[in-house]
Amino acid sequence: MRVPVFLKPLRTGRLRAVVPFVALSLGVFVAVATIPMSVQGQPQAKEKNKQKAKATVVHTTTVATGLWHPWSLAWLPNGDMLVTERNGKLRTVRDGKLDADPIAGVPAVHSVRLSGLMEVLPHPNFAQNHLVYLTYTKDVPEKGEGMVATTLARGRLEGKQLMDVKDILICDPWAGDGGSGSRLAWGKDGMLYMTTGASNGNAAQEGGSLRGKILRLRDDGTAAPGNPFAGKPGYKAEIYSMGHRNSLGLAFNPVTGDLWNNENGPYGGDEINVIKPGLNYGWPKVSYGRDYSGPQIVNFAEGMTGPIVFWAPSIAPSGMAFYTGSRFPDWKNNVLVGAMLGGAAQGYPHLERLVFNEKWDETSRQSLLLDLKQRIRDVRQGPDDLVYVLTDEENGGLIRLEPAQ
Ligand SMILES: [Ca+2]
Repeated sequence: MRVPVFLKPLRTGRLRAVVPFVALSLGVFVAVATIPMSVQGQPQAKEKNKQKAKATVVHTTTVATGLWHPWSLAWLPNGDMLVTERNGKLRTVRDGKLDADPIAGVPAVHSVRLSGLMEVLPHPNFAQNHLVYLTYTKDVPEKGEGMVATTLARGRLEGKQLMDVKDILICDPWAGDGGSGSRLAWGKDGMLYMTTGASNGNAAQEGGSLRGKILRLRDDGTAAPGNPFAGKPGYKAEIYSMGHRNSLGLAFNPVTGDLWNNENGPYGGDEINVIKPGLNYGWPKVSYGRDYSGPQIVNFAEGMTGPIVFWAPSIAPSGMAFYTGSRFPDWKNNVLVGAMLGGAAQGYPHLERLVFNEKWDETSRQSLLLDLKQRIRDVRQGPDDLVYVLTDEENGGLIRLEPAQ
């Protein structure tokens, strides 16, 4: 299959004319350089058109506390919420209260640094089949000391027990404890889309590796029909797109139907990408960030697709949701992104609201929940059209956002 090749140039409206580039090193902010955007061939005139989003005042309610580094939340058809904790616990919030008993039957996870239990997502037909999907970091000692693999598991939730739990996709193993987040999203095509990370090394560019990719799968974890690299020698049939670093957010645009991801850059260069089948999103060849060793990475290469939004300095984006509800009318089709770092401009981790025009050019941003001073790991719109976030802390919380009266 012919792979479309183009690079979508970034538009100036998304760039600051001169970005003070700030690196986070051992907990100390050190200004290391400035990046004149003219280097990237960007005219600077549109900057004045960029506005701050009309500020929305929100009221927050803490639904639950005492969650250990919660990672993902999802609703069941009966209104119960499922919440993962990174140390391998799957919790239930029922009638607004955290159930003291975790759900039994979750596979053993490698929970070190950023690794562990990540996403939880029910099957679209959960009411009939009770299937729940989890992504997690799996120890695979048979592949060598310290080896782990990003893994997709599926089980049947019966009461407080996951039954018939099976690993239905195990990515190629690697050694390490972080930088391999994995989110899930169901497409309207009935297929399961899964992100896999590859922060270090070249795996994101290798067709024979499932790492650093977005995969498109049937609900049993096998490669979906019609995938772009199916039958191409040296490429895994599960691959939908490649060249991703560490995707911590994944959501379908409710208007265009496009799949969007966000991913963490190295120093700077966090991205939102519009995902199309067969495209290469550049990592580690192309990034708006800076390598940990210092040098700027090139931000343009033939055949690689650039982001629709990027952040430099980093905000460490995590969970991402399009708001489609009625309770925040000003937020219609806005994108909400959990930020786990403050970046230089914001100062603290926060919830970022991105506003786009009808052409999906970003027009403004608002930083929410700055007062919390907690890392926002996930953000979702609830069935009640309110917004829920998880804070990535040892005593993490589930927090509900409502419009202030
Ligand atoms: Ca990229």
